Amino acid sequence: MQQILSIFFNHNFGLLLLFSAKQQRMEVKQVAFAGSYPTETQCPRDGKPEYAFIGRSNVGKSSLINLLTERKNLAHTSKTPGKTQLLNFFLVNGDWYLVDLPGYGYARISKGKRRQWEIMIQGYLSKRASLQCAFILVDANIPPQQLDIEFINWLGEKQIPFVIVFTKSDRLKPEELEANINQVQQALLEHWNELPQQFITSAVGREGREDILQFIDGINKKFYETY
Ligand SMILES: Nc1nc2c(ncn2[C@@H]2O[C@H](COP(=O)(O)OP(=O)(O)O)[C@@H](O)[C@H]2O)c(=O)[nH]1
Ligand SMILES: [Mg+2]
Repeated sequence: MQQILSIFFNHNFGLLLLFSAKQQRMEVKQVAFAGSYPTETQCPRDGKPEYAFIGRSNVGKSSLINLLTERKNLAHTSKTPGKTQLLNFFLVNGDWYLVDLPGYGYARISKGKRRQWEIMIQGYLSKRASLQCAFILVDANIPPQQLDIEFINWLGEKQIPFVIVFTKSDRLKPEELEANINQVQQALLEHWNELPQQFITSAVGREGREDILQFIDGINKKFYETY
């Protein structure tokens, strides 16, 4: 009996180890500001894997970046939209770049400035070889916005790898959240056969943090294996 029990326990322990190895989390141990750049050609050229975050202004981008990095004010959370107009690079764990991109869609902006934004963002996203994935933030509280859908369609056409991150999920009841997400999905399915991967997040409830970090970690592991 004792032998059977000990086999049982050993066996289980092995499983537990296996399980915890699989579930191992990426910890954000170190974040360093690497610089702000006006164009892709000026961005770091060390080839480290890169993840860009973008969305309409006020979507909750700074809050999400602060949540992911567990830094209170890494990306300046601001109530005045449209402040940052550069490609902001942060090196995480010395391994990968988190890139905070200036948002789109704020009203008080000149045509010239908007064009400048387009050139910078489109240049960066379409030329950047080390970009592994763009995270497109979409406010889960509101119906699909034309600008978001247009931007996502553009990424699809350019074949830039991206995922969608729904933000501020804490402000909604589960059924409202589902309805809004459904609407966005339907809008995308008008143009595409497949939906991109999606994450549901809340900077208030900390939802989605682990999933996004695990997703990044998975890509990083493959990236460093092949190099
Ligand atoms: N309830 C709630 N509010 C949020 C969340 N994320 C951001 N906000 C609020 O939304 C506003 C804009 O957030 P911010 O991160 O500055 O957006 P950004 O302009 O995209 O960088 C701020 O007032 C935040 O406090 C969230 O997950 N839940
Ligand atoms: Mg911001």
